[in-house]
Amino acid sequence: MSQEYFPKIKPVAYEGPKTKNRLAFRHYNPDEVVGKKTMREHLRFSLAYWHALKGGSSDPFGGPTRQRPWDDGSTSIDNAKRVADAGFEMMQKLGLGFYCFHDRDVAPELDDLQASSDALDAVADHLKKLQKQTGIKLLWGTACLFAHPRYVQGAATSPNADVYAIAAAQVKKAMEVTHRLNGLGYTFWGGREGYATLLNTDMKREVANLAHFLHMAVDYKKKIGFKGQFYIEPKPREPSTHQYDSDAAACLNFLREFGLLEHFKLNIETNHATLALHRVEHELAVSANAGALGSIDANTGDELIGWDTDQFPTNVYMTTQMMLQLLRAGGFKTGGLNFDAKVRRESHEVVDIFHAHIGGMDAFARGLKIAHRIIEDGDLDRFVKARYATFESGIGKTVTTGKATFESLEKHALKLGSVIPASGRQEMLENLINDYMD
Ligand code: XLS
Ligand code: NI
Ligand code: NI
Repeated sequence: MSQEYFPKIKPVAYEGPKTKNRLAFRHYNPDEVVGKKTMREHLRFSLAYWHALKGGSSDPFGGPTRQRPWDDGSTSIDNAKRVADAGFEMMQKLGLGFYCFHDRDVAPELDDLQASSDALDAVADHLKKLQKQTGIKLLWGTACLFAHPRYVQGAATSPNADVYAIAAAQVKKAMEVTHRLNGLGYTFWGGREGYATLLNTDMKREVANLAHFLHMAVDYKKKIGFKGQFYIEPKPREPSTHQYDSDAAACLNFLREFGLLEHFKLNIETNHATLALHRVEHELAVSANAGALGSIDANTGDELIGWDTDQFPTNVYMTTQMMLQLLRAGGFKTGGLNFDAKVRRESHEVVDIFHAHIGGMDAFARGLKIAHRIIEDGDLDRFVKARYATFESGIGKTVTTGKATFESLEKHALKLGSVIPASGRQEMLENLINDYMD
């Protein structure tokens, strides 16, 4: 890294809650131990290359507003390397240990497949060097199978076999590069794997084709010896009207149906959960219950807007709920908290990207500490345990152990008078959680 891209910004340090410095951490203290691990080990923060470094901030009514001094918008390899240099400086200054990319974020899409793959290789060599210099790791790679016009009707679910083949070739290459960069994972997000109308769609064929595609990916992974974790990232819609991987439960069902479950975990994104009308903690719990909680795309939506606004997460109540699920699931193995989030169109200065990440990191640090205390104190867990106590002895135990039958339950039920279950005490529990939110 020859040039400095953010000369005015010093490496962001932990200064504690009382500091007046807005470019400091108030809560994220990477070496502080929470439970058995440091905050750095728990949280595994990652930069999303596409939002932090690339892309305009255009909306349907206007063009980009951002200053991106490191990106001249050209398709040259030199430009791609400059973007990478700026990205690694940004990660170092923020203390982010990981990053994620799409193939077309790090290198340009050129006129033909071979030229695009060669460009990707050239930039990957540079990324490898930067990783070595800084110790920053690739959390996951992915292929952009949604931006190019050829993918307008899907990639692995396209009605056109030639498009399907190009998508396969693109994923093959992106996996090779992820492997070369020692990526800890590889993500499949099917933005256009879905449909707009059933009138023109053979859903059964499309879903089967998607399963074939993923089986080929599993085979190729073995072939090249890539040990990283495969993830599927659910989202119900946008850009497709109906996306096949609509939520965690739908993904798990699809993976089970096609014999893929052992090869995949889920990458849960907050705003995708809310688009599916779930709280993010629901999606995390569904994944964890299936042993498939892999990674998190950390962002948040806007309550008043019905699309994927990809805002930075600042709500400590929400991060607390997320950390409760993550801690209960035993924490991350290969995954991390990837800030799949972008600054608002109005926040067009470079320093805004720093404020955004600092806020997100502090919000998760607080969520982690609070969730840890809630679990340590144990009042919440004790309440939940007691709520199900009837399943730990007597007739309930026969249900839990699978020994009950309809006949045995009927025999028991006939002996009972009226039964009133205990209160769920939701309000009391909400008050209890609020006691921790200081
Ligand atoms: C879009 C998705 C995307 C994936 C990676 O909504 O979140 O950014 O994380 O393709
Ligand atoms: Ni995402
Ligand atoms: Ni998203």
